[in-house]
Amino acid sequence: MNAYKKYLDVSPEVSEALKAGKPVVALESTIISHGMPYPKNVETALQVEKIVRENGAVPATIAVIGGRLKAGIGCDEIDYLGKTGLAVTKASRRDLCILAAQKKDGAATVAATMIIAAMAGIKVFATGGIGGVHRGAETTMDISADLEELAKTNVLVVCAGAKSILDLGLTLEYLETRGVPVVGYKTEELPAFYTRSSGFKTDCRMDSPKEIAAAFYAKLAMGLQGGMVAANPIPEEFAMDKEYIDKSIQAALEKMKTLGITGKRTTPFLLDEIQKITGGKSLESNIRLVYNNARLASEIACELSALEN
Ligand code: PSU
Ligand code: MN
Repeated sequence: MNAYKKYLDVSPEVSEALKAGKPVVALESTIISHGMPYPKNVETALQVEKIVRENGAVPATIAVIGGRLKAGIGCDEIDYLGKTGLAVTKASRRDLCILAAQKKDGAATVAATMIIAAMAGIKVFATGGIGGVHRGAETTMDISADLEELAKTNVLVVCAGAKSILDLGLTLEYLETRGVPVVGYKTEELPAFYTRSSGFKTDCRMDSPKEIAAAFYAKLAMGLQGGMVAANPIPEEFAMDKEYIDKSIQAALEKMKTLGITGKRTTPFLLDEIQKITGGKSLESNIRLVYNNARLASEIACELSALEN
């Protein structure tokens, strides 16, 4: 029984593409509502869809609308999520059943996007940065549900690594424990979102979308449950100065402590605070790296569908 289908709406375009074995790329919506200010968030989301199309794949922006799990929302819904911003529920794994029962809206995090993508049959997903183990997690136990999802849901996530608002070393350790491959695209290091390097090595380096697709194809064929991370460094010309961004992150973390912000508000607060501190410079980098990830994810999706058909 595929009882989940009762809750799922796959858009006609995405559904047709999947049936025909065409490449599809999932896109998350928390990045729209909680990751960037309006109207840049909406412009970016629409541009990302365009980039996916230009690179031969069909975009599927994922969200929860009126309690329905949506794989493929339209411009109006993207605009609504962008405008509503923080007032939309940030929806991760634990929130999906609540939103469905209460027929409410939610912006999907990386974890929730993976879940809905997998239900729809989408295997490749592009975003900016994944959640991870927060600094101080040894006392707060704040570890993003994104990491658990990567351990159990079969979706490949293309990202620019993770922000150093997180403990990147512990994030890699956690992913190793949970059996999640982390591949660096044309790099040996885990990128740190705004910067190309973090000082932490990935498991391996791959230099082509084809190689990454082949690895994920093999993982699926072997029945090794869970996703994979393809870490794609921000293009050099858009990367930020490491010292400057590190100082800004430090200031944001201190303000968070002073205000006593915890739990699911942590990540959105830090994202917003960093944008304020850097006067929007970090926003431009953020947008550029998402475009770059959309391109790579589309190329991987094309290679994967070639292997499957
Ligand atoms: N990191 C970013 N931008 C984002 C997020 C994380 O650089 O927009 C969002 C993603 O939706 C991610 C979520 O899945 O925050 C993680 O939240 P938490 O740390 O509460 O698990
Ligand atoms: Mn958390």
